[in-house]
Amino acid sequence: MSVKTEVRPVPFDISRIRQDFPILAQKAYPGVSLVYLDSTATSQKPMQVIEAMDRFYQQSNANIHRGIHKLAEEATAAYEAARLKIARFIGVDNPREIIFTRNTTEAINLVAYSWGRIQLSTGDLVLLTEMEHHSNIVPWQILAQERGIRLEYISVTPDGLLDQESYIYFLQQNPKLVAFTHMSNVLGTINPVKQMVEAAHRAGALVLIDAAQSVPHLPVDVRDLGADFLAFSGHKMCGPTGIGILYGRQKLLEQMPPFLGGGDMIRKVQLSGYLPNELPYKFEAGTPAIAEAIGLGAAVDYLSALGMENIQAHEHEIITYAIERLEEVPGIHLIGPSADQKGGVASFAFDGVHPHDVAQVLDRFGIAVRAGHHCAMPLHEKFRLPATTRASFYLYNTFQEVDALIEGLYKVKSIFG
Ligand code: 7TS
Repeated sequence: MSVKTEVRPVPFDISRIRQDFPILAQKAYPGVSLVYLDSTATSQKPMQVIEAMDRFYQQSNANIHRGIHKLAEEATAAYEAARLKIARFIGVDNPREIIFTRNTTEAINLVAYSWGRIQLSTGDLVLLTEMEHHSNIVPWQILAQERGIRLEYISVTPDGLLDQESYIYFLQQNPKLVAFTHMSNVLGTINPVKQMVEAAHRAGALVLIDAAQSVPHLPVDVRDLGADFLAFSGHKMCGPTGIGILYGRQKLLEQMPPFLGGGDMIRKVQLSGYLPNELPYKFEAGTPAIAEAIGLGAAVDYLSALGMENIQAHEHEIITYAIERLEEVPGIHLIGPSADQKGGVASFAFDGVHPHDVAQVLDRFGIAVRAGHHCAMPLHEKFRLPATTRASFYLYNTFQEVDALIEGLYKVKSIFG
């Protein structure tokens, strides 16, 4: 099976791009076009990804790393080729540092369970931020309950940025690990990761970056950022669900015990004990999501062909326009920084209308947004909001879709007075 796709830069032609995503041409309801503004939750998938997975199941399906028959060899080669592509995509030379997980959540849990349980003990500080998704809070809270480690949170300013003074203050308390999001899934804030990693390293801390919202939307070079661990999900970057990545420095991964035990993660098993496999297999117990890994490889090809700089530039134009238009609507209160400091996410409160009602009315017009706390309850508490409505944009969204959102919001306003 050929897995090598030539990656060529192509001009950013939005109507051409939309043809790659069959779901976008669907009607939400009879006669009502779909306007998908929920890519922060999960992105849509291009045909190139769907077909790569289809091809695998039709032509090469077999379990990996075990058979010596032709199909098993093809499947293994395709799975490992996907790992290599993903490594290159985030600037990593060594594919042993790329662990397939189910998603960002599992990748962060892997670090908390495996690294955290060995390296942290009572009183050790793990520094998080108030803008984290629950998946970068709860694993550490579980560990805190179990091991008595201390958690502190870098505060968020009223305009939705990380308070760098608060960061410096906590760094003086010698955290063992600093774990923070590259881009907020609610505020859209893009944090100054490189500078924050350097400061953490100077303070002697390791750094885990939650890149769930950055890898899909901007060029991310792990080596340049200097991260020790970095986690992201395939399904938010045009890939399938059920596959995610943990990047970890080889030296750290080698020191860590396995996360899950079972097949594939061992070199030898006797009744008296086991010897773990080498990296990255030590962390990939059991039959992995083979087709999904191959699908993620195809997604990486797709994004690379468009060019991450082009995707970022397109989303910047869209969010700049969206903010400008949202600010025109009476009663809308956006949270988060200005367009220059954020990605394509607009979360807002609407005077007198509950976010669920906003989302429900918009849905009648085919506009898919998310309402709720977006798995960031502490952040909403900080802004004294139980919930927000969130419109999020990706490479396939258009200015016309922003207009449709605004029109929809005026309809919400007329319904709820
Ligand atoms: N971190 C961030 C910053 C996220 O936005 C998300 C998912 C996760 C971690 C967890 O990713 P998962 O693939 O493991 O679930 N964010 C959202 C969202 O904003 N709406 O739905 C999922």
